[in-house]
Amino acid sequence: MKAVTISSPSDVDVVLPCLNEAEALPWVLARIPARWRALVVDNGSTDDSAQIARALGATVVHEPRRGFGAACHAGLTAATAEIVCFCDCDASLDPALLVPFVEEILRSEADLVLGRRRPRGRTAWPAHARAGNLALARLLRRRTGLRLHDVGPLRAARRERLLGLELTDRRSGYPLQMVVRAADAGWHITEHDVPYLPRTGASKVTGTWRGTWQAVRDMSRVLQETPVRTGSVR
Ligand SMILES: Nc1nc2c(ncn2[C@@H]2O[C@H](COP(=O)(O)OP(=O)(O)OP(=O)(O)O)[C@@H](O)[C@H]2O)c(=O)[nH]1
Ligand SMILES: [Mg+2]
Repeated sequence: MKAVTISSPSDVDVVLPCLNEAEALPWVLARIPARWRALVVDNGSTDDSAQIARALGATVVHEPRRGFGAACHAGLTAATAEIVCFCDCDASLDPALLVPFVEEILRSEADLVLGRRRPRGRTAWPAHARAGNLALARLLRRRTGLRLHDVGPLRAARRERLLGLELTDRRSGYPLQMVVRAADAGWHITEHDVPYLPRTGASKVTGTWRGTWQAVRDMSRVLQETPVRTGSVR
């Protein structure tokens, strides 16, 4: 195994999409690995998320357009590091888990590394969301041949290659579109188990019917897309 050193502060940016996560931010930001940059994308929060994030040393990016994908993409375009990671900002996932993901990318053993969520505690992942995600993984396998078990939010890849995917979804389909387009472009994609904790603060997607329904619609649309040539094949 090649040794990897993460030398400069700009080597890794962690994009943290954030909509009213004042309660979760201290836990999340305390776990960003040393010398990495936290990019908190404030998606029109009405609580003190932006001020708290700034006070805790994060770089705050404002994205007024609502949507998980809009927030993630604003973070990706604001990033400058060689490697970009994504992590939810609700304290359901520990950003420190990204360290081995980044090392895998730097060793060129993978082009996109994904976290497979393993729930800790009965409230971490409602049954309908778990079942929906499994069904999604099966559809993804049929569409791309990839044997993934989850399309989770914890992930790492090289910034320029991510930009090259030219992702267009700005809502719940964004993480799925990233995987589908990366697979179509011939990327090597790996998946590792990560503990999934009960989120801090009020649920917005999986805990609500509206959020779940919108996510299913966005993802179905992505799976129906015809393959796009992005020129990203290695
Ligand atoms: N739902 C939603 N989340 C957003 C948006 N913009 C940013 N986010 C953030 O994206 C992350 C993931 O959203 P969550 O609401 O946790 O979605 P989820 O994990 O599928 O479902 P719950 O945790 O049950 O709400 C969180 O850090 C949100 O604060 C948005 O427009 N909608
Ligand atoms: Mg969540």
